[in-house]
Formats: sequence, C-alpha cells, structure tokens
Amino acid sequence: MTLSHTRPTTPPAATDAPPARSKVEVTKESSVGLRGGIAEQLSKETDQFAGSDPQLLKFHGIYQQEDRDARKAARGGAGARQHMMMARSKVPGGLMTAEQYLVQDELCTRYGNGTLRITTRQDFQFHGVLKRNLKRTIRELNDALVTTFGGCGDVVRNVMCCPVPIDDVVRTAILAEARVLSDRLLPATRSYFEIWLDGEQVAAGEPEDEPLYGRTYLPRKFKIALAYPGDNCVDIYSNDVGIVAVVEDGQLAGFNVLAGGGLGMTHGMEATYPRLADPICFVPAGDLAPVVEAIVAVHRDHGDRKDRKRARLKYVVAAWGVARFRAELEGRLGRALAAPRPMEWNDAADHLGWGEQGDGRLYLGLWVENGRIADTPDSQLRSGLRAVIDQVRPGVRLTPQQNVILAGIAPSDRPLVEKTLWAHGVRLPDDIATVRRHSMACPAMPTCGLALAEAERALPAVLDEIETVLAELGLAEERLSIRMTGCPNGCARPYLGDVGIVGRTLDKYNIYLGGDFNGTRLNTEFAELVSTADLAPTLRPLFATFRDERLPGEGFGDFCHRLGAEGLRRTTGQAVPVGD
Ligand code: SRM
Ligand code: SF4
Repeated sequence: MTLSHTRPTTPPAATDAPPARSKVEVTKESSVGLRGGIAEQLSKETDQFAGSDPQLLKFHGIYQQEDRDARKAARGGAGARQHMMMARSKVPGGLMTAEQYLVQDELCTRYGNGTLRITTRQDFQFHGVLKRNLKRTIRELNDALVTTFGGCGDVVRNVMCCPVPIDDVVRTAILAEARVLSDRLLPATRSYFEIWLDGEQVAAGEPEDEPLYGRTYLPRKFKIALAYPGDNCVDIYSNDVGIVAVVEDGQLAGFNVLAGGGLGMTHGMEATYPRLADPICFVPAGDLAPVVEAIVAVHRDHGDRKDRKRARLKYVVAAWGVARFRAELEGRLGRALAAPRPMEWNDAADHLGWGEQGDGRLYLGLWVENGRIADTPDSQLRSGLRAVIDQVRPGVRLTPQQNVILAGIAPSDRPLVEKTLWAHGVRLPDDIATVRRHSMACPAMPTCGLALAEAERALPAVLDEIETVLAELGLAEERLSIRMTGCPNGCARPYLGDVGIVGRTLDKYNIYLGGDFNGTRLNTEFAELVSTADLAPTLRPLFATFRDERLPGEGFGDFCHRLGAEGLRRTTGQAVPVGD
C-alpha cells in the first residue's frame, strides 16, 4: 500500500474543542484562518498592533517587540517606549540564492536596524522594522521568493537540514526532503497572501479548510530537522521530529524518525524541562512525509491546549512512552512501523573554512559571531559578504550554528574572495579561537521580550576571558561548545552544549555542564546565580582539573559528565552557589 497521499485523521471540528483551553486557542479559532484584525490594523497610523493580533502575527513570521534599552531609559524619564517588529524569513535547509541574499541585505538597511541575524534554525531575522514599513518588507521579501509565513506560530517552523554543499546523492536527497516537508506542512489559509501580498479576499467569515491543522492549528510550535548520518550539526535531539538519513551501500535506504525533543523550560517549574527526542521508527525513503504528517497530527490531537508551557509534543511522548506513541502512529497510518536502525554520531561539524564540493567547485564556511551579520569598527562583515556575493554569485547557505556558507565558488575565484574579505577585516575561521568558533548566543536584550539577562551582547566579552584562561592552561586548541541564552527557553540550545550559560535575572546566570560536543546528551546544573564577572573565574578551576585529570581523548563535557556536578565541586574545591 502506498501511503504518500494519505492524510492523518481529520482534525477536530471547532465544536470538539476541550472545555478548558488557553486564550491563544480562542484567538486562533476566531481568527478566520489567521486573519484576525491584522489588515485593518495595518492601515491605521499606530506604531503597534493591539489586542490579540500580535499573537496571530507570529504565524505570519512577525513578532511585535519593544526596544528594551529605550524602555529602560524611559523609566529614568529619558526616552519613550519604542515598538518595532521582528520579521523572520523561513529558509528550509538554510538554502538561498545570491540574489535572495542581496535583497535581504538591502532590506535590512531600508527597513530594519542595518543587521541580518542568522538564527539557530537557519533563518534570517530582521530586527527593528517599524509597523509602517512591515508590509513593504514582507512584500519585497516575497518578490525575491522569500517567505516569512510559518516562521513563527503554532505550526511547523523552518525545516532544518545539514547545509554542507558536498555533491553526494544522500545530501541532495535530504535537502530535497526538507523542502518537500516544508511545503507540505504549510498552513492552507490564504491569509498571508491576502494581507501582505494583496491577494484576493475570501468571503467574510469563511476561512479555507485546514486539512492538517484544523481551525486551532497546533497546540504549540513544531520543529523538524534532518541530519546526515554521523554529523549532528542540526542538533537533531532538540526537535519535535528528528530525521536521520540511513545509508546502505552508499545509497539512501531510508530514515530513522525521532520524536519528542525540545529544550524550553521555566526556572523553578519542574513540570517543564528540556528533553531529547527518542528514536521511534525506520521508514523507507519515499515514505517519510506521511509518517511526519501523522506525528504532527498526534501533536494536534493530543498536545496540551490548556497550559502553553506544557503544550509541546515532548510532553506527550514523555507521558506515553515510545511504545504507545509508535502504536498511535501505526493506528493512524494503518500499518506496522519498522524499528529504528542503529545510529552513531562522530561529529557536529560547523562546516567552516574552504572545502571541495566534489563537483570541481569550492565552498567557504564563514564564522559569524552569534549570527549577527553587521558592520562594526573591527570587521565590515556585512559589506564584505555583500561584495563577495555580488561579484562571485555563490549559493548562500545558513548553518544551524549561526554561520554562513558560500557555495559553488570556482577555484579561480578563491583569491578574489579572500582578498575581498581581508579588505573588509573579515577573519577566516582559522584565525578564530576554537572556543569562540564553537560558541552561540541568542539575541536576548534589547529585542527579546522574554530575556532575563544579556546573551549576544555579553558573550563576546565573557569569551575574551575564557579564551585567556584556556590559553594560560594550555587548552587553547580544545574543542568545546559554550552556549549562552538570556532566559531558560533554550534558543541557542544551551542544554546541549559542553557548557550552557542560562540567564536567571539581570546579570546572573545558571551554569550547566556535562553535555557533549556532538549534542547527544543534556547537561545538568552546576551553579546558579553566577554574575557575568564570575563566569570565567567559576569555569577556570574546572578547566584546570580537566587538563590534569581527563582520560585520553576525553572532551570537557564528557569529563564533567563522568565526574557529575557533585564530583566536580569536590574535585575543584569550589563553593559555588547551587540550587537543589
Ligand atoms: Fe526561540 C521564543 C529567538 C530558536 C525555544 N525565541 C523566542 C522569541 C521569539 C521570543 C518571544 O517569544 O517573544 C525570541 C526572539 C528574540 C529576538 O529578539 O530575536 C526567540 N529562537 C530565537 C532565535 C532567533 C535564537 C537565535 O539565537 O537564533 C532562534 C530562531 C529560530 C528560527 O529561525 O526559527 C530560536 N528557540 C529556538 C530554539 C533552538 C532550536 O529550535 O533549534 C529553541 C529550543 C528548542 C525548542 O523549541 O524546544 C527555542 N524560543 C524557544 C522558546 C521555548 C519553547 C518551549 O517549548 O517552551 C520560546 C518561548 C515561547 O515559545 O514561548 C522562544
Ligand atoms: Fe529570548 Fe530567551 Fe530565546 Fe534568548 S533564550 S532569545 S532570551 S526567549
């Protein structure tokens, strides 16, 4: 039986909705296919959207934000509240053309804050877009065939995939699957086209059918990533659905499908926690989409619609266990699913530096500090990238570690590329300290409304100190990942790093240790409420003990995991503030 066009069970009609549900559920249901009052509010000369429309805007890839620096100044009487929008373009597998890159580069000056922000899920974010410029921004993005639809909201978000441009059937196949899944799992509503692109209006009160999502869409966001075997560059275990290619005799045999990963949690709320996805089944190549769609439908039907903090698929998988989850899928698909095949991870590659594609062309992976493509006094990265992309017209690929790959470069263009980048003060990956190269931070202040502490703006200085410590200890070449976020939501995937630094309150962080570089294990809390100034001094004795007591070949995260938080505290004699 071929299942490629089967639909999972019909979504519940609006009248089947559970009695108690969150306000967002009511907003979605009464939104007439995600329209709400967005179009009407767009035509008003206000600087912000009111009522429940900011919630609906998310489905269109837009967050209403405030400049929190300005808000702080306003408290002291020196400034006013400044509303602005963040627009997230959705880039499956991180792939775009040179032309699409150049349009986005131009738009971030014309309508944004003059920077492009590569996200940890291979998208671009525009910060600082004023409401009056929002429609033009979205329109001009769409003219370049870039969409923001589904960039945020309770739907399937950007589908990630290992982006390295090596010419190989398996890599080509997984990138193609990422696009197929992305297209297939888009909401059916035409509201995006109507509102932003002046498409034809539907008759009032009659939204289109949403065959997969139904009128209340999903209980929460839903994330999918595809990995090349052995290389966990996408952090597969943090996704609602992780898909890992299985290769036999050099050919794509199929995919292992994992489900139930997610990292968000709330400090002090034990019912919320980061969780690794579990391997669920193996599906032959060609059979993937219906299985993924069935998992989305399980989330739709069984995710918690009362408490948004517990609404992710991971809590369904945790409550049911793998066997029941798989049985539910089998029931929906009408057939048995094969057990997952063994998986092994050898790397979580950042794909930086020059590489051969295997088709006579080269690629160059460039490091972008915390994903922020900007011109600064030290490095004119944005201008340098624009100059190279304009002259050489490479393919552009955003990576899951917030970096960029330029693809399809003719070997004869290599000197021109290097000369142009050097002229703009852009450092090539070999000139960047190992620990900095493998670090990530989320945007946090001043744009993120949920930030409790700084991240992107604080990490560079913290790394200056950590780099010095590691150099003094002879560990400068040690490969370890440090990930910092301004709150426990986990946007830079801190719980999968060797070291996670997670904002608790202004200038204070919890430190998590014992993850592994390949992202297969969650780290655990080591210290809490550490001030920014104390981060490097707190880590110093741990690095020193690691240098002296590590086993041959042991990484820092593995060492911390072996000793455990208590063991580390004992060994280093550290009296660190610890929660229970
Ligand atoms: Fe995130 C909310 C930024 C990847 C878990 N995330 C936010 C918001 C939109 C704040 C908000 O809701 O008002 C942040 C916007 C900040 C700003 O000013 O730009 C934000 N998240 C980001 C980005 C830009 C961080 C980055 O450094 O690149 C990433 C955008 C990805 C994308 O292109 O789609 C980003 N967020 C993640 C990840 C990592 C991943 O998906 O691989 C996670 C952890 C994995 C997961 O989903 O469990 C993540 N973000 C969250 C959560 C916690 C969700 C939960 O289950 O509890 C929130 C809060 C929420 O949804 O209520 C959140
Ligand atoms: Fe904002 Fe928290 Fe995400 Fe950072 S981790 S971007 S502070 S929601």
